[in-house]
Amino acid sequence: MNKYLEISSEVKEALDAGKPVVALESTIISHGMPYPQNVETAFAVEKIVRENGAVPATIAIIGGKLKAGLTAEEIEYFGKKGPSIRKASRRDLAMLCARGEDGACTVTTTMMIAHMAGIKVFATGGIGGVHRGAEISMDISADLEELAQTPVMVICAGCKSILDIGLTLEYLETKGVPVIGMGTEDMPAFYTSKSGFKVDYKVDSPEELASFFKTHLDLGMKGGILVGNPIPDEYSMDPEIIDPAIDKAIEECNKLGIKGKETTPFLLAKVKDLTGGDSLESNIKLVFNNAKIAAQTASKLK
Ligand code: PSU
Ligand code: MN
Repeated sequence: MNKYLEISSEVKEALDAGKPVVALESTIISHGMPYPQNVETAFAVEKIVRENGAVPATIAIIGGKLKAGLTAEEIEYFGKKGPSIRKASRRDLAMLCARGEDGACTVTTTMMIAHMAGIKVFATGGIGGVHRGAEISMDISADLEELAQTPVMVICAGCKSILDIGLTLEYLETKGVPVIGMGTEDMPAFYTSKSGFKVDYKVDSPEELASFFKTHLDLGMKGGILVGNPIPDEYSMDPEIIDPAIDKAIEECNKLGIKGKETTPFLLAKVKDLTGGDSLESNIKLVFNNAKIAAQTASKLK
């Protein structure tokens, strides 16, 4: 095992015993939500994973160590430090380890560390993807390349329309990443259950999802799979409220000349401000829903 990896004793015992484990990311804590809701949500998500029969492994880089499984103090530390922690993508991993620094794990680095630790299922809110206007900016999230090369199942609520959802799905098709809808033919759009774009396959239960993923692994497929789990209707947002907020956030982002890894956190925070916190509530609820399905799927993955 690589010397930078530190698996918590609870997670290690579960993995050794073949018990289900669900990976959770830390950028959603430091950059995706404000304090203290970020910490409350992180604790609640871990609780939901446990209630559904699996062990949670929140993943982060602390003092140059790749951690799978955080203590409550470590989660609190991430939540309080917020965006002052470096958002760590694939390109940052070795430098943070070399310098003994902290890093908040995105979908990309959470997949990498989960795979190093032997964790197969990962729940989050939304993934990064092809940004609107990418034909000029070339802003395409490293999350898509990670899905193409690391065999971890990522359960999310789809892509936010801060992204170009159609182009994101085209990119995933090119890279051979299967996109599965949980109980739906439509790719969910994070705050709403339908994007108008089709997933590759619909499954109707965690059992079916586990059986598909097991076959994917048995075949030695090197990449991951992406699961779009729609936000429950009662928490879904009105497109007439969320769509203009997203358009306005993108307009402002372009006007301010924000680029690179700052783009996604800026857009997430702006959308939250423009919707008066309603989007944060939906965001929290959809993460809970993904954690539940992830734990149930991990439990069936034998
Ligand atoms: N999308 C969300 N919430 C998030 C993120 C994306 O709805 O918190 C975070 C995730 O950590 C994701 C990262 O992996 O942003 C993608 O950033 P970028 O677009 O810079 O690749
Ligand atoms: Mn980017």
